[in-house]
Amino acid sequence: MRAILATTVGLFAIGCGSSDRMPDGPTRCDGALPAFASVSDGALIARCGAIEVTARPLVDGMIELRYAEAGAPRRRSFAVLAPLPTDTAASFGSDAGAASVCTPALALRIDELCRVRATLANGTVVLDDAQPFAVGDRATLVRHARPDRVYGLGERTGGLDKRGRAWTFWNTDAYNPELGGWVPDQDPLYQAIPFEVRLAGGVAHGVFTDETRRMVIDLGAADPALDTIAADGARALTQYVIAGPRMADVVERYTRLTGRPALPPRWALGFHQSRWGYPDSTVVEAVAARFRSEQIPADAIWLDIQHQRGYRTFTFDEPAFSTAMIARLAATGFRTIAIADPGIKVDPGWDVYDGGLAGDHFLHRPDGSVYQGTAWPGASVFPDFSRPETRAWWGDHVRSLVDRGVAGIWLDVNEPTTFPEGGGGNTVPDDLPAYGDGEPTKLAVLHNAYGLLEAQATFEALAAAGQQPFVLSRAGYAGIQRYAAVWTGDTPSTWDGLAQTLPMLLGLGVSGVPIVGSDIGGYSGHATPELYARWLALGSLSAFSRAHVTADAPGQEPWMFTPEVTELARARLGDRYRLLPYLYSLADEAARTGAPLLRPLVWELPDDPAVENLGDEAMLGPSLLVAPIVTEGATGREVYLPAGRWTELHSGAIYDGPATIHAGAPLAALPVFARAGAIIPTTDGIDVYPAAPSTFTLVDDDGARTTLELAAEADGARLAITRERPATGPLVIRVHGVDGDVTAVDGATSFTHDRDARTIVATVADAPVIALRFHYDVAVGELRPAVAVTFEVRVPADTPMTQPIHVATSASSWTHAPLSWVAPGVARGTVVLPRGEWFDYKFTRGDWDTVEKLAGCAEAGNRYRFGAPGAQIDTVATWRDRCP
Ligand code: MIG
Repeated sequence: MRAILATTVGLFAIGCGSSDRMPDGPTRCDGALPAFASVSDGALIARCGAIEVTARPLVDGMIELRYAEAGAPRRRSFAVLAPLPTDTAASFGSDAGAASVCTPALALRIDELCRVRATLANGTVVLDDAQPFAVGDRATLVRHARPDRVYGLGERTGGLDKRGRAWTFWNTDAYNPELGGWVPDQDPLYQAIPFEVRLAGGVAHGVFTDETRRMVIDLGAADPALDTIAADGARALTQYVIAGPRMADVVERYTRLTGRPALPPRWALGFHQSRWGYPDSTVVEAVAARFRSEQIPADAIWLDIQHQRGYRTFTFDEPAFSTAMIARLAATGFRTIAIADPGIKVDPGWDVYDGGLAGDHFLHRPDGSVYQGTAWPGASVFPDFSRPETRAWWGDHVRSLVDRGVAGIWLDVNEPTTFPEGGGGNTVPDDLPAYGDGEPTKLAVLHNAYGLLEAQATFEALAAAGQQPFVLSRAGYAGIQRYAAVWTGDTPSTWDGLAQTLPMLLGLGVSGVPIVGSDIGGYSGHATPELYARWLALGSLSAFSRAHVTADAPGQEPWMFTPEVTELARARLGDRYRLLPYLYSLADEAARTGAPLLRPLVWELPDDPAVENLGDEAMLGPSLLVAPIVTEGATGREVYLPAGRWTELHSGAIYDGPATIHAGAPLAALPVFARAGAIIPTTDGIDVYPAAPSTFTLVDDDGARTTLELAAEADGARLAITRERPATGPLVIRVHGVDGDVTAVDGATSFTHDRDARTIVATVADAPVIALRFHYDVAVGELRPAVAVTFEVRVPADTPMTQPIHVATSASSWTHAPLSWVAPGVARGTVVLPRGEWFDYKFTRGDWDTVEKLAGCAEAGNRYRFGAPGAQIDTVATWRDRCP
């Protein structure tokens, strides 16, 4: 036994085991093991009457903690794929009469009542049992609440910090018919992910409670001094205590345990269009064609249950929906995703039903008869996905969809939902027996894992068919991320629904599910143009980006609102597609480490108390801060920028944080800021914002990696590029924040200094190793110098050229500034405007009498634009001076 913490414990180890609450401070392991404890097979076991607690240190930085009624059988985990090796370097001993186990990152002690107190190396208490583990109708753990923040716990309403509520783990089709979706503070929703990340003093740790039964985790709702975990019918509870110190470290360890997503196909990161109720192939193909003619980028079209024959999963209602459609869509670059519901229609003579019955693939009632519930097809049977043969059978049918050309599978209503109208509840009954992968169980245990196992069957079938799988699942349990992306289900098309979406996506991300999205426009539909536009802006930066809507509402394609919305959809999605190299690299990071693409600011900046519960901003990867607008009628919003330098992405306006700024927010606005040190690969070059040394790994479609290493120098910056496989063409590198003179760029074939954009644009011949050294005066002038914007306006050909066209802007108190004629009907001129701010403008011919008017003689509305470099090109259709 070794006393690893012996040097730090002396000052703190003044507690005594008899007090109700063990004192803070590190755990020591230097005494002899007490009589109620033993060490076996690398684990500490404490026995206290009928209760037994086992603490097994795992490599590295995790402890598996199992509380059990003596003799309670160990059940295989649905979440943990393969048990991790035991940490053989751990030491065991005692601390103030309690049995203890110590590792460099974590330690814990178990007192003679089998109460556990776990600590980090710095002495921070992670968990502190107030009462011994108790088993009755439910298994219960009662702990002293800690002064820490709690994040994660899966798919949840509310803010980022989950304290103050009791959260239920029971996958639920959360649909309120009046609202057309879940209500804003609804709990539970579709996913059960009992994993939390806590933050105390900037240091993170995690706790994962690996239990699929209906469970409640109460974080101080019943009693602010206590956290309680209660799992119905359980006789044991297994938890994993997970060390940090960063949130990223905790999630990396948690996903080592529960798995990470495979790198998705690149198209999965594009834009997806869905609706429930496309009536036939013709309409679907017209939607796809419209994306192309509108020049709005999109990669996938989704088929909801309307494409099935009478809601029979795995069928196509031909000829209305034909396989030929899929090939034609593919020819225009669209992938087709098909929905697959778990409820299989009771339909003797139909091969899917008959084969499932013959193979005994459906859940049974306790009396052995096949269970029937009601779902979309009417009387339905439900596969027992906890049976390998059933997963294979399901997989064969998934394969039939692949053979039709389907590129991905959408798993819906897999809580699983049944319709109460059919006489049952809203899910299959708890007492149904299930195979349990050889450990017979029942639905009370399987329920929360049902969607996970269905996703496993689906993912494995797609992989076996040679696809890079893409699966979307509504329900899930811890580990769902290894098989599926997740969407937030039926979000109502309300401002509350939109405002709730970002913290919900962030919470899922912290919970180890990195590829998540929401129904853009909201599910219930009839989104106003404003709501849709704001939702699309958020969705354009979500990892999974899909517009969807319910059956009895108008479609939510980007052109279904107003011309302005169509235009800004083109812009927002254009920006997303420009960022795809960055997004794809982040998806690769997720595959390697579990890190979410969209993450809370606290993930990146745990030492800033101002961001601890900030859920209305997010980091997209390490480098971009995004502040979507989620309130109705907003003309602006506050944006908190943490310490350091932030550069607004489009204008080059610089802000030094910490600062709360007011960002103007007309409908086209989406405030995005690059962090100091940012390295952002895009489709047309790599943007860098030199600061303290930073690195980023760019991953190409074929998996080839490029390492980018950036650092500011006293007289410029350097960028080292190491490529696994050089590309064919030259690279474009843009160095931002350059106001001073540029003297040279070593390693580039050519460069320009765009003073207006404050950017060096360098062209570089591609090579396996590139060393770039930018020499420039690093002094930044004004943080937000005025920007000269060129206006070019087309006016009616008969506009007399005797008077110049003028532009009047809100930025210059609406004075009229003359443009010059460059040709009949075309005027051009430069106007100096504030950088990084929105302004309104109008065209006139010198005074307000001649302002642009519409057909009915009403004055045309304000045009608006952002103070960023680049030309502003407009058309005036008519003047109508002689209006009454
Ligand atoms: O009972 O398939 O959340 O996205 O459009 C509704 C129809 C079933 C719920 C999903 C939604 C989907 C709808 N489904």
